[in-house]
Amino acid sequence: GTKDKIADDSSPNARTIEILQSMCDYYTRINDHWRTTAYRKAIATLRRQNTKVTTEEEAYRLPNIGRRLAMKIEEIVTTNRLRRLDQANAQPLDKSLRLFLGIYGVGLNKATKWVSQGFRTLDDLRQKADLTTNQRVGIEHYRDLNTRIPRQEVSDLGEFVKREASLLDSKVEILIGGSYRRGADSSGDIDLIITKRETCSSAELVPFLEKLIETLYEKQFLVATLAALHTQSRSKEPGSKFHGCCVLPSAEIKVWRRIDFLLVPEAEYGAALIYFTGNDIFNRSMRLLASKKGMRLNQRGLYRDVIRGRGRNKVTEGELIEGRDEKKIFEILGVTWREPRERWC
Ligand code: DCP
Ligand code: MG
Ligand code: MN
Repeated sequence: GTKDKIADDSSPNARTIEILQSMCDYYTRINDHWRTTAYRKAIATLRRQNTKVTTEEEAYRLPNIGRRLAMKIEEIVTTNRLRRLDQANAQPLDKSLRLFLGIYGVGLNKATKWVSQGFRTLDDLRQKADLTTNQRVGIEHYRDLNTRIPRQEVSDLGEFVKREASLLDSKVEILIGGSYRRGADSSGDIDLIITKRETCSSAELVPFLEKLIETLYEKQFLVATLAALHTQSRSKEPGSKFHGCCVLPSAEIKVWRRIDFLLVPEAEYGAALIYFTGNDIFNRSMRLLASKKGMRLNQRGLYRDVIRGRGRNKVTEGELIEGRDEKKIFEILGVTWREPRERWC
């Protein structure tokens, strides 16, 4: 999706990949698994090329690119577009589906259901659909929440939080993670990691975050709560994250931005940094690697002696090897250290 734009920018085939990715997203939406896979593989091949692939013949010679896809690649390079994609984009059903998928928290299932119920526009949803509070926020602030946040604004918003946080507790440390830490020029949201020396559990930080959230509402920085600390019902542990919307109080025009807070005890800081820096594909590959080496990596730490049954299902939790130090986790896994800027997948 849009997340990997920056990684793609460095590829000589960036534009081709972008269009093929849109095509792939379309096939995902209409449940065409076969084409989705074919496009995914072709994109992976193109990502690995160091030179621009310009002709059908050239493309066809590469692994995992068939005749038809090769033709499409040449069409993209010569015309800067793809007729098949224009066609797909013009389909009214898919237009509505894409519109609905842009609502915060709405996935393919929900969007498909609304389309099948005959809804086509945001107004249809507003007037006729059964909506959750979050879906209403997503619809009312559709434009804002679908606008990328410039890097400077992410940093301004982060600074605002850091200032208020240090007034509440000078020992608390806050770091901006997510795509911002990976060096992105713009981000989809702001991801803040909150930690403090000598903490072993995120529960110790809950009272602090409660106060911080209250203050940020008072200062008219926070404008909505999407997932509150205490509503993470499924887990037995106290919540350790907060999802909401914020604005920069000093801005003349206030654009609603998505903001995430994650509470992390010092003992888990390294593992949480890896997780919350991403990207998601990089995380998946690190976890897979750990599991291949008989270990387990999650956002709290790296564990050993995990006993797995069939299909890699874990039987025992295993013993914690490392949680605190990001670099050490790489080391133990036998992976060369990668700066956050190099973790686009
Ligand atoms: N993450 C993950 N798997 C997911 C979702 C998130 O591993 N399914 C991790 C990796 C992400 C981090 O959490 O980098 C933050 O999630 P975001 O959805 O905020 O993604 P990014 O910050 O990477 O991108 P964006 O600019 O869209 O916010
Ligand atoms: Mg993010
Ligand atoms: Mn996020």
